[in-house]
Amino acid sequence: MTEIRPSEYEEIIYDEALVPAYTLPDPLVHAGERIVDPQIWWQQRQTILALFEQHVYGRTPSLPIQLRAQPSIATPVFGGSATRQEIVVAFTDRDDGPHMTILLYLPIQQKPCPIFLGLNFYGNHTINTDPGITLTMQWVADDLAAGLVGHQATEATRGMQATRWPVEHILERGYGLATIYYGDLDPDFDDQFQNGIHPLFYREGQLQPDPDEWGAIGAWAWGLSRALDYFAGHPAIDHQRVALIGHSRLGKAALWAGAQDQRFALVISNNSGCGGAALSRRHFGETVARINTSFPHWFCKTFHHYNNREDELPIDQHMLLALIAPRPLYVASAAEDLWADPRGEFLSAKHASPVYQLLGTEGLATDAMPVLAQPIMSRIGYHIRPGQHDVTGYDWERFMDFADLQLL
Ligand code: GTR
Repeated sequence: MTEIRPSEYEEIIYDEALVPAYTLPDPLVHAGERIVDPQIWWQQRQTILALFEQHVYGRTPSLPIQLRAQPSIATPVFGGSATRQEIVVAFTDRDDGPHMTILLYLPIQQKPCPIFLGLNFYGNHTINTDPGITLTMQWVADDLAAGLVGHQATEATRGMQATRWPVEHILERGYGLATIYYGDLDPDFDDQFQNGIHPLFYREGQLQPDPDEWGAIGAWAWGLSRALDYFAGHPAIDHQRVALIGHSRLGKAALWAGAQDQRFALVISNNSGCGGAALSRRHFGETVARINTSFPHWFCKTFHHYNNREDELPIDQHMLLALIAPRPLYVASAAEDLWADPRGEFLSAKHASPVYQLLGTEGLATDAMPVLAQPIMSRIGYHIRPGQHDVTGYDWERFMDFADLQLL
């Protein structure tokens, strides 16, 4: 995806010495009192979750939706060691209404297996060259280098994101993989929420979400939870061991889904940056003002109030990570990805740690940011690898090592 670079009117900070002084809100303080009883955390969690709903991502409507799942036959792939299945999940009783297609690979094995679940950027067919994957019919972002014009997927883009999804290797390590094209839930452009799933939830006469109602990230996160609803009835999936993974904007969505929905067993944020794992108050790399200007549809309208006023936020992103406690959480950064503020991602994990510790787990087992490619594998895991904004083989190896430790 194209990165929006700083414009003249706003100076972007890439120098640690220029980070402003800031004070983070403490997730373990409620009405001036320090929380020392783990039981009380669960009330505090509700308070913090509500603050993220109101001020950052917007409220997810609670109206129940009747899912209609139409699974394809599970077809043997990769020399018969695994199966591929596509499940079309419709959100209304109309076949031409909004729906998502889950692409599911499962290793052949006796027991229900743990899986990784993540959204993808350009359509399910881009994660592998497997010709059996259905080409998406949804709007896709143009990408001249990939030959994508006119917002339509092409045969030539099969496998274009394959380096980010080592499907066969994931299966070899005993995990399944499920992925969904994020545009199935809400195409990623600002259309005032006319397409995608938002209109399904409008009140009579409502034309777009209220200022404290969900934006695009909320919709993407919602889709992840609906996939989990479906997995609960799938005999070959261990739905109590579903690990969420997301890169960049989809890492923001994975964190928000994992924060809201405690059924997710493990959450991985890869280079999620501003509005994801990175602390907003550091104002380093992409800022709240920048992200709300480039992507006015991602967060709720209320979040725009905090453009250049991060200090007024009642929360910061370490509190989003704390909402995942005590479940295992992995935060991954890349050294050259300064736009996403690697240090801010690390510090966020560190400042979420006291909540993990209150709940009797180790939290993040270091105070100091590790050097490159030295993963920390405590209950909150962390690594920073050399290189750019991307998901690499190195990242996946660490995610699977972490899942082996925390889920198996
Ligand atoms: C950038 C955006 C980031 C990140 C990234 C991506 O343009 O500024 O917040 O989400 O896109 O999703 O690749």
